[in-house]
Order: sequence, then structure tokens, then C-alpha cells
Amino acid sequence: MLRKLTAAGLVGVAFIGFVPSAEAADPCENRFCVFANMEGRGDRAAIPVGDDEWLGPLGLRDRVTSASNDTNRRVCLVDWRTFMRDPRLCFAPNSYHEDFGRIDYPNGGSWSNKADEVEWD
Ligand SMILES: [Ca+2]
Ligand SMILES: [Ca+2]
Repeated sequence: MLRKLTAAGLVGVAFIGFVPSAEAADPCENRFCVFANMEGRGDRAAIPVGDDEWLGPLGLRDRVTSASNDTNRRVCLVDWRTFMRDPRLCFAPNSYHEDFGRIDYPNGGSWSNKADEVEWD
């Protein structure tokens, strides 16, 4: 739904209640934002386009529960697993998900509190 909105409309309308509206500037504008809690709440990291980041140094490894991709690039969250395929949760340009607890993880459970790294396509 977000991809049909202009950038201005997206901040003014679609993110009400998702990103704190009291902030003068939206730190997630033109960034991929990951959040510790549902609906864009809790600890946050705002990652610039093309910047692959480990979530550990950002204090968010195995903690991310929602995310918003306010960019024109596809971006993925990766859960690294030793000697197994690394599951990926990818976001289309200008998309978000408010609760990873509702996204099934391969072989059971959900994507909440799983991701270890951000990788841009
Ligand atoms: Ca979490
Ligand atoms: Ca993990």
C-alpha cells in the first residue's frame, strides 16, 4: 500500500502512529529502519541505502520485531545459522511490516527477534 504514496504523503499519512509524529524530522526517511518492538517502537536503527550492517554492534541482534523500508531499494534481513541455509526476510521498496511475530519463520516460530544482519539487494 505504501508504494502508491508520494514520499511526502507517506510520512504525513501512512506513518502516523508508526513513527513518533512529535519528532521534527523523521529519522527513518530514506532509510531502512529496524525496531526492537512492534509498530516501530522501542530501540531503533536507521540504516542508509546500500549500507550492509551487522545488527549486533547496533544492539539489535535477535531483537528486531518491526521494520520500515522508506527507500527505492529492496533490502533483506538475514538470520545467520551455522552449517544451514540462512533464512532471509526481504522488504520491497517503500514497504513495512509492523509485527514480525506474524511472519512465519522456516521450520517453525516467527521472524520476531531473529535477524542478525541487514543486506541490500
Ligand atoms: Ca523484539
Ligand atoms: Ca539470529
